[in-house]
Amino acid sequence: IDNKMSDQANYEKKPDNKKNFTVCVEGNIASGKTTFLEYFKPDLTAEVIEEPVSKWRNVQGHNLLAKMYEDPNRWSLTLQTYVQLTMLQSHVKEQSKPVKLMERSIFSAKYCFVENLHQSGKMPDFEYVVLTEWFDWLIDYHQVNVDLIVYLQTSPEVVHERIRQRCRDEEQLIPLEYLRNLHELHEDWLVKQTKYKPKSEILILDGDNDLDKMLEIYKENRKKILCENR
Ligand code: DCP
Repeated sequence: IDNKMSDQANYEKKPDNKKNFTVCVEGNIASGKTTFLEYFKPDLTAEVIEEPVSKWRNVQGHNLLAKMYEDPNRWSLTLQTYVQLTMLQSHVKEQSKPVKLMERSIFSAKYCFVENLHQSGKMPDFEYVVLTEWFDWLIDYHQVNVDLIVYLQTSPEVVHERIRQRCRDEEQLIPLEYLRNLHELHEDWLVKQTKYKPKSEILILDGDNDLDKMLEIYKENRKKILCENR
């Protein structure tokens, strides 16, 4: 408790721009986002906000995530509407610590997942437009802001294998093609930046590495991620 209190006192001395720093970790399905957050969880400066997947799997007893994979044409809009709401709730949640570390963001939901469903013909234009108008209004009204995006860049083949190994029931239906499309959309958004121009700073890390190497990389980049040099 003593340590916590002295840390707290230290933050209060820092200028305001060192507070309220928001970091989102992004990357394909099974790129290692959860491990990334686990690594930073013990840090007293960071508040970790995990993705609300458990909510998406239990909406009054209904597993919306599973429904979307089973019948995307019917259930994509329902799931993505709910994802958009739960992500927004994470963005607007008041920060208890100087750094907020989030798993994904309302942006990847829209620019990668919704975009993919639309482009692959699983979401009709009019549903896409409804979600887009909500999205544009919400991020503007709530001034949703991300300071740093940590992009765990992976190859689709590697994450496909990881998905097979981790055996989440819903995800066994995911074909390699789906992961390739999601990969390209992450690359378009965060690397090529042709369609969307991220306002955040972007840190790209090689997420294909094994766990030990990833932990080493996180250690090397710790200061940057927790905004300690600013
Ligand atoms: N998902 C979705 N639409 C979104 C966000 C996620 O359909 N807007 C789905 C894809 C996955 C599940 O939700 O089946 C969780 O995906 P993530 O990639 O966000 O989380 P992981 O648990 O796969 O991350 P990691 O393995 O990198 O920790």
